[in-house]
Amino acid sequence: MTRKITRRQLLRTAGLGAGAVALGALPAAAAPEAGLLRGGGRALLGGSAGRGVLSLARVWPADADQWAALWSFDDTHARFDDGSVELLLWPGDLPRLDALGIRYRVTLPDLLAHEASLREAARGRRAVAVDVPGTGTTYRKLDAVSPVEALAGVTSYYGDLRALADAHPDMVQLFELPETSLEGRTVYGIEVCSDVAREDGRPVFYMDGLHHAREWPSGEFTIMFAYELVTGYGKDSRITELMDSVRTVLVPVQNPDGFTRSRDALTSYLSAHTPLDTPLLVSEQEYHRKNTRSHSGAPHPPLETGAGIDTNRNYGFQWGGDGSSGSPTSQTYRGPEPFSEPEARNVRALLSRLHAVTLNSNHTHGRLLLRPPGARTFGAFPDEEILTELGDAQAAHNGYRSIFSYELYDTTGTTMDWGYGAHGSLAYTYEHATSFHPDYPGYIAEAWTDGGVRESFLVLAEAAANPAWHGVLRGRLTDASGAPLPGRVSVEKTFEIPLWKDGDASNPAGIPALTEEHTSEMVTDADGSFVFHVNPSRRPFEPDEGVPYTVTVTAEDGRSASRTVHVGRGDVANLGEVAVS
Ligand code: 0X9
Ligand code: ZN
Repeated sequence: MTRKITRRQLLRTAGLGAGAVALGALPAAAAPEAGLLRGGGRALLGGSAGRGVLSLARVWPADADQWAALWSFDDTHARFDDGSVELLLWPGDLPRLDALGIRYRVTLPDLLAHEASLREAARGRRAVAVDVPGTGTTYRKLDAVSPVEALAGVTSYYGDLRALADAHPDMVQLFELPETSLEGRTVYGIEVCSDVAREDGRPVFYMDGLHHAREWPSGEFTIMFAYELVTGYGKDSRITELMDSVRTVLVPVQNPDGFTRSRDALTSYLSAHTPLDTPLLVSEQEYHRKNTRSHSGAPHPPLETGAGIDTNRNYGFQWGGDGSSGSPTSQTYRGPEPFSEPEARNVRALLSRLHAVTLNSNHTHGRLLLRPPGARTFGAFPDEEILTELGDAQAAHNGYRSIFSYELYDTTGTTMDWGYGAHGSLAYTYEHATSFHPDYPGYIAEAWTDGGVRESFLVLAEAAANPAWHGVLRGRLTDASGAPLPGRVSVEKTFEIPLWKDGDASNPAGIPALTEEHTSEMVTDADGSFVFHVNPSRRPFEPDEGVPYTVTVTAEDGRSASRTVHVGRGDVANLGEVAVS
């Protein structure tokens, strides 16, 4: 059973106070763009005789078994006409490919050295800074920045979220997710809309970033959307309308431990936080993907290759299936049970209070716009036409390839499939860019503007308000004589989510189906009337009409009344006068 907390409790204004974690000061010798190796990684990795060097390879799987074996490798999403695919090879992967008999060719022996040389080559031709809201000189860090970094224009997610909320209290509300990360970091989100403190029933757009530690642009674009909204409000009619009609909820850093390991890899190395004789070298940390859960029982943060659980395989919809691995050191390790990780539980708790009509989880890379279902075996989803139409409408602006996500490869346990499968949200995964964290000045601002990322986000956010794509509950709270009363409205639903092939041999541990409890609340107008924009009450795979919503109205004096109601996508359910007693 999930712990019951109200949406308000969840979205309480958070006092950030001091940084959750004290990060090491950047030594004066370090480059301001910490985390980016300059002039070739070799020197920094000197003496390590190739340990920690990451490579790219093309592989030619020959049959279904070899394709399935690729789930446990690190796929870069590059696809070639001859049927080969590209993998990011970690230490130990080459012998694994050999053992599996999969044909391969190493195409880039040292990825980091290559990226460093590209950055060096780009240095002379960097564009002058473009004035794009929320951009800076380099990728944000998680929290505290040292004075040296601050001078170089480095900012942090948590500092910037707090500053946004402080500067725009009428439009931005900062909140803490219910659980801290494994290493004890707080996870923050913001809600952005006009008159943000008003607890009304506007439709919701939810977006997050940085499930995957190394995918730095995914957090940048998430927070940049907040800047776009607050900067445009009252000036740009499109943004003004969006802010008035949709509540946008953003969690830029879902996995703060993993992100810190990746973003601070070079800083930690130079400040000798990491013993120099550790096999965990800069490249392995900078390209870390998962959270940082130890598989060896080491204390946090673990100095361990292969640490972590893929938080984008840990969600509960069809958890445990195709495209996820049961092997702890795999890049796609799903964890021992669904929602074993606080990072995924946080998103579960948040979404269970939101009724997010549209949802996007940002990732890198591949310039892809992925829509459910995550695994081929699910077949067509009931809302396939809407999901395709809306996916294509977004991709028309950023030029990404708009596909069913299983067309890239199978996955189960992702945020996107949870959003659609457990909530009926129109849910997407964006794969931005053509590498995990391209050189900031050469990529972020341009991708946002000319590259159309901003426009595509606007399309998805606005789609939340499309009356054809969600349900509406309306009515009026009154007393027994029909006189209007102000109060609260809650919409609740309890139902079961099956796991992958529940009950058969693929679930030998007998992990039970998940019980989901969704409760969302709003406050009526002064005359007792309410309009609550919600997701369809019938979840995608529920039989018949599905489990209905229980709508409870509660007057300020505590008297209440309940109704059960089915509402479909595009429906308006008018409850009329709901008299409390
Ligand atoms: O594997 C993932 O979690 C995502 N790619 S990433 O390289 N950013 O890790 C893709 C998830 C989307 N779902 C499917 N492709 N089925
Ligand atoms: Zn990712």
